[in-house]
Amino acid sequence: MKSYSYLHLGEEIDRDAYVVCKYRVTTDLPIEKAAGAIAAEQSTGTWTGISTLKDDVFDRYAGRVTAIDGNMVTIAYPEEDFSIRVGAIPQVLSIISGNLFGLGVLKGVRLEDVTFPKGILKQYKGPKFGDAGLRKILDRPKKPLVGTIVKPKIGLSPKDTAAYIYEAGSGGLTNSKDDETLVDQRFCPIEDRTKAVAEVLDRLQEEGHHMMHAVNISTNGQDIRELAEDVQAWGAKEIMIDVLTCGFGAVQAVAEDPKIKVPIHVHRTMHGAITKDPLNGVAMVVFCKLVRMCGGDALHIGTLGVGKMNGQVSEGTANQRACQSDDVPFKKVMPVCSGGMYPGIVPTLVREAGTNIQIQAGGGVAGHPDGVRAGAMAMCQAVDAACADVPINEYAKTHRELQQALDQWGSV
Ligand code: CAP
Ligand code: MG
Repeated sequence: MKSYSYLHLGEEIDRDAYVVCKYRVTTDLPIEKAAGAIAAEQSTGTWTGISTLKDDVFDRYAGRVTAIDGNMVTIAYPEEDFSIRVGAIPQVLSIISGNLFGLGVLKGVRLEDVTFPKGILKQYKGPKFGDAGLRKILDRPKKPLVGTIVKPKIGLSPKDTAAYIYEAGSGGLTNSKDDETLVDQRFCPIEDRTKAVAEVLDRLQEEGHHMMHAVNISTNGQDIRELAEDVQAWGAKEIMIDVLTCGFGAVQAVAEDPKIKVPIHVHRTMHGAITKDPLNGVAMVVFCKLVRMCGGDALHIGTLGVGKMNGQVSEGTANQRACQSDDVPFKKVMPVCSGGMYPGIVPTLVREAGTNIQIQAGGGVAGHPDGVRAGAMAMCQAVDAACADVPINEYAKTHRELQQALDQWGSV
């Protein structure tokens, strides 16, 4: 049986003809062998030589290990290996992050990054609105968007949810959203909630304040487009999809539905199971790129080393770049920093991430000693202080709600 080598170390490859992946590999095998095993498993090979693999198939479709740098392995997969129109992201993921995770010879493997050739990118549409579109709707050209997640996560009635949002908007917040575990429970039916929220958003609009609320439509594949159309008809100004539990195809289906004319806020619940281990899994930056291709308008990217969720500054910065870079032909995704946010964190976050972000606080708004409106005001005051480059403690001297928040939670 002819044996084939997947190693092409040092070979220049045409980035417009290959999907290029970077993997961090932990193994007891010589790294070249492990890299070859990945390229084989994910393209034309298997654990043994096979009589059915011929030169022409191998030459055309085999993955190529083009670089090994320490434990970082670069593998280029020919564009023709991918089935984009029918197959789409599920098929892409089955190549770039599929069986390889189960290979017994690998102690760990992490897909750290991916780049796609133009021929694949052009088959995607990207966001309909993107960061600029969101800013336009909200009439907020420069400062960070400031949002909340209605808390408690579950249990509020439609009326109480709407009342929370009215208070948050009256306090100056530009955004709010359902939490990821709320969809259509008995205590808060989605139709009643969406209608009640639409009413208070209209009231805020009449009072001169623009605000949007993302209604969580995460559900089964066969129902999600219809639900998106329903909530839009009930008055939703934004919709939310949990991308990892629903699938990238769900985001793409809703985003590419011509009847849907509202932005999509993309939550990433469950991502920690896949992204948290530094030696195994898939880096969030890969998911950022896929969400952008599929048409998400805003996406959770982490909180750059502050807040309650795991995540380093470098990781958040890489996610932000993937949402915003100019090297793909799509509108830019609004990066959302959420998870354990409160006013005293805002200056550090803005220093790290800049102002083209959406900052979101659930507990950091609803936990304010004077309630939701004061919590919203404190968050907005913190953002204003950061944008004006005034030290937050200084700004708080003349802004009572912010001072109360600093007294309660401190600053970093
Ligand atoms: C934040 C949040 C979000 C997390 C998810 C929560 O609430 O609603 O789901 O931000 O993390 O339930 O934790 P708090 P990530 O503001 O009360 O923490 O954005 O990293 O995916
Ligand atoms: Mg949440």
